[in-house]
Amino acid sequence: MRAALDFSTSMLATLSEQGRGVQSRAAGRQPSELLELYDMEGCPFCRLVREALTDLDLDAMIYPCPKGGTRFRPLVEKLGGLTQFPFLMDPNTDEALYESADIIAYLYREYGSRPAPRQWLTRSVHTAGSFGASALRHGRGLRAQDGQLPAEPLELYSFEASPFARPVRELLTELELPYILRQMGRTQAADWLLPALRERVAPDYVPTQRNRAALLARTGRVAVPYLIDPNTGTELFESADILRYLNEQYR
Ligand SMILES: N[C@@H](CCC(=O)N[C@@H](CS)C(=O)NCC(=O)O)C(=O)O
Repeated sequence: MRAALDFSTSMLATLSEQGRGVQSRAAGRQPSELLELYDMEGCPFCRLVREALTDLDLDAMIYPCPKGGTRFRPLVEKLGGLTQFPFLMDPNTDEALYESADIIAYLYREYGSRPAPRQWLTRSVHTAGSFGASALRHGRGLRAQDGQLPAEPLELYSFEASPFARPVRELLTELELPYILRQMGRTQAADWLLPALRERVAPDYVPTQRNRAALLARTGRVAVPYLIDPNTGTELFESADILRYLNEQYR
């Protein structure tokens, strides 16, 4: 019952994103070093930035900064002077930015080779949609809980609007677990089929998006979310199994 309610509000949050954060059109170029985003999963402004990362097919190192968190929050004030999120650091250019609209404009300018879509730049119904998504999740992914810091960051294959990946990112935020966000945005019609159905109706599925192709080569499957924990050698599909694992291992 709780799982069904959780999925329903996550699905409604996805609808509230109005189609953003699902598809990818590859960036003009990939950064050689990972972008670093100081973020809270439940923050509506951070969500707009993560939607743009999916659209641009840019991976990022996520440093979760939930309210009450002590791991990465102080670093943001030290690096940029404010405790405000999102905060982007680009080690490739040494750019450090606050303000979601400025970050999004920077990402399209630096990596997109195309202008930022208007919906991310205007304070409008789209920002309201992102607030709606946060409200639907009742404060999940916003407040710190006690968790252990792993030696190595985890790795999550995800796309922003996935209703299954969202609860995993929320828990990663709450436990302040740093993770490499690997984009899995959709680039072709077959990407839209749920994995179990696709395995039956399109057994010859060949993903064109780079992380989908890498995941297929690694595991023989393409499904979101997928977690890699280099600290324990654990690799998992299925959001419920990933949540259980994170709670047992790090809470
Ligand atoms: N105009 C800023 C607004 C950012 C903002 O208000 N972020 C909130 C989180 S949703 C924040 O940093 N709050 C301070 C805190 O959490 O300590 C933007 O678009 O990035």
